[in-house]
Parts: sequence; C-alpha cells; structure tokens
Amino acid sequence: MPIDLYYMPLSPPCRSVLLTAKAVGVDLNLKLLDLMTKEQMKPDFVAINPQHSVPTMVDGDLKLWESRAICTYLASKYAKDDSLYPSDPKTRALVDRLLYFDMGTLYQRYGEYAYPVMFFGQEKVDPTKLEKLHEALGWLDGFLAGHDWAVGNSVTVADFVLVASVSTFEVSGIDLSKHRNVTAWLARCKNGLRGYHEANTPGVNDIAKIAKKLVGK
Ligand SMILES: N[C@@H](CCC(=O)N[C@@H](CS)C(=O)NCC(=O)O)C(=O)O
Repeated sequence: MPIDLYYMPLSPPCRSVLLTAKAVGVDLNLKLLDLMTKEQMKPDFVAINPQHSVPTMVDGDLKLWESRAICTYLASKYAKDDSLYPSDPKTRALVDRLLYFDMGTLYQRYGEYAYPVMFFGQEKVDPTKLEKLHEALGWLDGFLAGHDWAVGNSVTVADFVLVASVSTFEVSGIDLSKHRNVTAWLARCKNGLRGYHEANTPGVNDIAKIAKKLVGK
C-alpha cells in the first residue's frame, strides 16, 4: 500500500520528511496542498489531521503529523539498518536532542524573526530576534564541532531536520559565515545527502522568493 504524504515543498518540515524518505529508499505518494490558498483547511484533509498541518503522512491505518515523528517513524520502520535513527539509547538521545533543539529553539527563533515580515505584514524585522537566531546558530556551530554529521560521523535524521532549517536560513539573507562548522556541514549536506537536490532545493527556491521580503528590512 502506498504511503501518502500531504506536503508543500516550501515548508522546511515537509522537506525534512522528503530527505528522510530519499535516504530510507521509500517512495511516497505525494499529495500537494497549497497553503497559500488554504487547501489544508478543506474538510477532507481536516478529517485526516484536525490540526491541518503539513507534513501529514498516511501509512495504512497510521495517520501521522509532526515532521520529526514522521522522520523517525520512516527510519525506524523502513530503513535497512538503524544508522539513520540509532537504536543505541545514548546515540538516539543525542539525535533526539537535536530534533527537539530544531523544533523548540533553532527553527522557532527563525520563525520569530522572519515570519512577521514574510507572512504577517510587519514592516521591519526586529534585530533582537536576529540576535537570538544567531545565538542558536552559535550553539549549533558548537554541536557540530569535531565530526562530519550532526551526531558523529554517520548521517542521521537529525541532519535531514537541521538542514531543512539551515538551508532556509541561508536563502533568507541570514549571514551564516561566522558559524564555520555550520557552513562546512551545510556544504557536506548539499554534496553528500542522497537526493538532496531533488528533495530540498525546489522548496528552498520557493521560500527564497518569499524571503526576499526580509532583505533590507
Ligand atoms: N511542528 C510541525 C509544524 C508544522 C507546520 O506548522 N506546518 C506548517 C507549514 S511549515 C503548516 O502546515 N501550516 C498551515 C496550518 O497550520 O494550517 C512539524 O514539524 O510538522
């Protein structure tokens, strides 16, 4: 039975799922929802996910949303081994920590900085929000020191989740250059993650068009 994924490419959480699916080797039955025209509010989608958020996955009788939960589910259920979401409790905890860091701190701070201008008509960005985002990027820079991937020297779902965020920051005019480990890791992701350009780049290009609103603000 096909695995359905309701998604929109510009959404970073959706792109982290697309990247995970590529790595796992799962073919998703992609169902595009245009958030700009509020397609996510249509009754047939709200019947699947009352929270009306994308990504939303349907795999048999499992209806699942929250991108990080979808990524770890796909890796746990369909990957050929446990390298993407390690079963060793300590290593898994380090992966989980970064998933929560991305959701609660890193991407959260980007949203607080960028969304008011990108989506809610605010005239100017708040420079204190940019400082907070750079503080979080500084922490990420430290987390990435001394190894190639987010957790150690092997790709995990933490890389897919973080790169969906950081590649969005890059096209939002956020200067990543002072976060040297972040820029080196981002280059590694672009060159080394299977299906990166298919799964992530089109959506990044879409969000770049909206993020132009941030330039000079
Ligand atoms: N924490 C959620 C966030 C999902 C989310 O906010 N998705 C946005 C797009 S990036 C969305 O669906 N917005 C439309 C809506 O909530 O109605 C996840 O990681 O899946």
